[in-house]
Amino acid sequence: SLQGVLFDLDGVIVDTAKLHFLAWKAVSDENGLHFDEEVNQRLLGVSREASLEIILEHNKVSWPDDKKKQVLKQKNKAYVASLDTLTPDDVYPGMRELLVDLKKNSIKTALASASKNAEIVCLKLGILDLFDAVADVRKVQVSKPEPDIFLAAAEQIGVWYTNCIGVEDAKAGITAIKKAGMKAVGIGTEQGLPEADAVLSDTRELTLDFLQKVIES
Ligand code: B16
Ligand code: MG
Repeated sequence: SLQGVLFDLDGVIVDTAKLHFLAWKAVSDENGLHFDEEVNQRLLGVSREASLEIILEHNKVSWPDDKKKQVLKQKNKAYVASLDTLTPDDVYPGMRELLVDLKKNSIKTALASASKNAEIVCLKLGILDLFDAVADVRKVQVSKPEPDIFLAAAEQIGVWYTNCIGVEDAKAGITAIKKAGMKAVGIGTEQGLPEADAVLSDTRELTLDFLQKVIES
């Protein structure tokens, strides 16, 4: 039975991808790197460090570690500053209602995001207190598509993995959920997320009723 729901953040609860894009774009321009929407697509659900590697590879350049460190700091500073523009209105349609509904029904919720800024994002959105736990990506050894962050999230809410559903928008995230042995709901398209147990294009359709059906399927 459904006892826990584990949520990705960017692309599931809020569109922070556009803010990540602007921050990477500013940093790329400043450092003479090419960066566009197409490259940004490859950064969805990917850690900050791995994102920079993708951008450098795309530009066919390699940088020493200290330069990478400095630019990662620069990017995060720009990103965190841009979070000031976030308001509760930026929560995707139906998601706050779902979190409230899950709480009412004593179903535990946790965030399983690759972002080190997940808490501050949820704070700005006014939904942080609707989660029972936020899995700490800093304590996770390997990132998605490995299952570790979802297993950590399930452990933090004390729910056995077979009673959990993971919700993700990125292919690597769906793979991570399936590797954790959990049911996976994708936000996106069936073609983009073929491994998911169910796919929705609109977060308004992600209801407690729907999740109950997925866990029973
Ligand atoms: P930060 P998610 C991911 O969020 C984003 O999709 C990805 O673009 C970003 O690089 C990553 O978080 C790390 O974010 O720089 O804030 O630590 O989809 O896993 O919620
Ligand atoms: Mg995501």
